[in-house]
Amino acid sequence: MDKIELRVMKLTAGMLAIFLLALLYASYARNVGMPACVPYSGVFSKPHLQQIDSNTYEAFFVAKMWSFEPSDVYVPAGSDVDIYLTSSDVVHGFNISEKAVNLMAVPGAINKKTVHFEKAGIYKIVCHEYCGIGHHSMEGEIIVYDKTK
Ligand SMILES: [Cu+2]
Repeated sequence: MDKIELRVMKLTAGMLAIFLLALLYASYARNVGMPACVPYSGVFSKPHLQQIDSNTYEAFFVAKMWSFEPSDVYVPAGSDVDIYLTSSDVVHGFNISEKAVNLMAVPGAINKKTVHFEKAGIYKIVCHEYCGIGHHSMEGEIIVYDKTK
């Protein structure tokens, strides 16, 4: 075996090991997981926020050209929010970069992701899948307020 060939094989194996470690780090240390895919039901397509218990909420988002419904959601700091997402027209994206949330809004399907909001602040939601002429203005907010103030 050629020396250069052996070097390339070692480099490739090293890169694969780095990718695997990065994947394990994201999965365990950063808690970045795959979103759950929930069977479609008409119940999920009605946009609203509902409180389940003292610090758990369910947010049912519908993406459509070119907005999210509801566009603003208010939850107290320390809340767990189950985000359910669907689309009423074309495929959209749903990204909250501060929380590593990256979902696709697909017509006829529901995607679910549970997110914990510990700190108060405004968490921007943006569409990251080109969906037409108004794509650049498609955004929403999850406003996390401090209950003690
Ligand atoms: Cu878009």
